[in-house]
Amino acid sequence: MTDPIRAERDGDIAVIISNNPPVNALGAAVRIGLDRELKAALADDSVKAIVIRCDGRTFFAGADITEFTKPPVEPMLNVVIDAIEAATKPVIAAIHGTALGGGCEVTLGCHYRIAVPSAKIGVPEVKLGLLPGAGGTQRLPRVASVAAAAEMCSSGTPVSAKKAFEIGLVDKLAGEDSLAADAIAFARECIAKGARPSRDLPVKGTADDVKAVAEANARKFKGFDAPAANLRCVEAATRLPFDEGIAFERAEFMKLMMGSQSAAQRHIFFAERQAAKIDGIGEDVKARPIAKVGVIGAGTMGGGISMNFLSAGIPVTIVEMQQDALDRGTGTMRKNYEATAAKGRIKPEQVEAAMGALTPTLKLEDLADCDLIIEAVYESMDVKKDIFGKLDKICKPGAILASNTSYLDVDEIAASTSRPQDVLGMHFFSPANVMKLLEVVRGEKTAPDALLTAMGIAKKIGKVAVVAGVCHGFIGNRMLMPRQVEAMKLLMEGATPEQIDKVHTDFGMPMGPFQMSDLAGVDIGWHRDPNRIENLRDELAAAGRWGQKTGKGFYDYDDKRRPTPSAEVQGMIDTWSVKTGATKRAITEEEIIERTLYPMVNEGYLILEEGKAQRASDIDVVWIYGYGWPVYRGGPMFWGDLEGAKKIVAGLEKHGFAVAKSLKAKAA
Ligand code: 3H9
Repeated sequence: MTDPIRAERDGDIAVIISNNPPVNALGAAVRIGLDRELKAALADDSVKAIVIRCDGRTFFAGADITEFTKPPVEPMLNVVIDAIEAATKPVIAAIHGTALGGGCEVTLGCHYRIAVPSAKIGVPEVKLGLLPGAGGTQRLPRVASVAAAAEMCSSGTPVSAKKAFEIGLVDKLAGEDSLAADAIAFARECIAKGARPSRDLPVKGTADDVKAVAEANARKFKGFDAPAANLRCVEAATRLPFDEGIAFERAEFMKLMMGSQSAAQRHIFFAERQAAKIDGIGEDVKARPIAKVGVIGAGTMGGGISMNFLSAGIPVTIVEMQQDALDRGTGTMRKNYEATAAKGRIKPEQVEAAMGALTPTLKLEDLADCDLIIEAVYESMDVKKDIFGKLDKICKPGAILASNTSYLDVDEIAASTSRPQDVLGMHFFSPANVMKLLEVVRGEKTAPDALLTAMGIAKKIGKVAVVAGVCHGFIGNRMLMPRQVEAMKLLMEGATPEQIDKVHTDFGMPMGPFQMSDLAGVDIGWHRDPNRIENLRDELAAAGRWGQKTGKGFYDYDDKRRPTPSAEVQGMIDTWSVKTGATKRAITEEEIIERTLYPMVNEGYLILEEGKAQRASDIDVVWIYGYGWPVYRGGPMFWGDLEGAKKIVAGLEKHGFAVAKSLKAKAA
């Protein structure tokens, strides 16, 4: 391996440069090189100041996360940073790109910081279930402030260079294209000021500043270990001398590092990046250009899907059958954009730019010049086949024809065209302009370049995309089904909706199975014949208990949509319990987990056995980004491993489930 660290000279300034693509992670070779060149510069009397900067797209983006599970290699990052801080000559960090985590901590060890305006500086460790463990929690309150440190460490959100300058985290802004030269000039200014160790600066703020951040974010932090640990460390900086604060930080860091939450969050960091990779597609395959997108259906889904592209600057033609539906759909899109602008998240001119790039039409023929067409009409195979047959005649050669179906057979839809190689599924999750997940469904005949194009455009519109194979419900909804079925059975056997939901929300899910039904609509998939009542769901639907939208479903809702258990529903459950011949008994939390979560893990193994997902970690990504599985539990497959295959298999067999072969093999 070539040495990632080299040193250059500019008169009396030594410049230490890292070149460790892709993100200049602070791996062992980088730390060794930094240590070596720092010592050399300090030993050289002709050097008066030292600049540290990086080649490539970014300043150090953090410790090398892949090293966390390997034996440590010296010098450790904190030792390198301490050596930088202890230098008797001024050391200047020259920042571009993203100075994150350990990278930010290196800048804090330096005595001065200069950054280009586009740079971002932050400590995102909390998102990996960690804290800045190389002095960040103790130096940030001194260099910036306690308030800034508490906010940055507990949220993990980086600040812009401009903001960093305002809060004292950056001393000078460089020209966007002249960082190297500006850093040298700044270093010369710093020679007279001398070395200024961050540890000697006074802590700016009090424990109250930490408390304020904790209180303001209590809901957001619920369930996570790391935010509170970050705040405890920043608070420690307000009352402990520097070295004791560092010892406190180290102890808290090690606790997090050994815990399952950080392992889960690090797993998801890599899983998300892995999901973008398509097995069996070589470098020779090139994506097709997508300059214009067509969307069929201006309902909630079609509108949300369109907004993704419009927000990314890609023009959209949206088709509806009736003028009033078209007007309603585009009106809702405008309202959504305006609401976002009112919250200050986008500028008013961005609303106009997005809506200006939208062409509403009643004619399918207007899709002729689109490169990607996404059908988002209701779930009827006949309707979809009819639309795809028409698209086949209208669309230009090479256009990608996608269906947003959540369950239907994409191969059957593709067979209604003469170009099945251009057909695939793009399953968005509601609300489509918000939810990060996209399942890209690869049909039997989908061409590799069509798949590559769909995955590429997904990234461009900010989605986390996962490749799924054709099967009922693909990855996410397929795994949801056994959970919902079992939850209904548990009701018959004596559990209550609120009891089952509570097990799920205590687990960390945003909602349980019945809260989810009430949100999505109990009437979804209902046959709409009020006289045909074959199960509890039919009875709820026939009674107008459609969920939140009708003010009652499995729960009763008040005018603020707050749920309370319903006596009427309990009566229905009791009746159905008798009708189905179930015996009521006390149901434990353990049984609810074994019967609603273990079958999901089992289904995940079946999906892998059938090749409907590329890898277990893709399934985890689907559940984290599509259904709100708590990220600190790493997704159902990761969680299944934590529980242990043996325990899962025993639980499944106890309740009479057919266990996937591969899961059984793992347990054995
Ligand atoms: C830390 O610093 C702890 C300290 O407090 C010390 C304690 C003692 N390590 O995201 P991308 C890989 S914790 C190893 O697609 P982008 C990534 O897997 C760290 N690898 O690019 C991917 O590999 P591949 C705190 C890393 O331009 C490739 O680089 N820092 C690391 O969209 C490209 O990544 C963070 O949490 C890493 N640290 O975004 C920052 N980072 O090509 C984490 C990336 O094989 N990183 N890789 O799939 C990021 O947020 C983004 O990568 C970044 C670039 C914004 C930098």
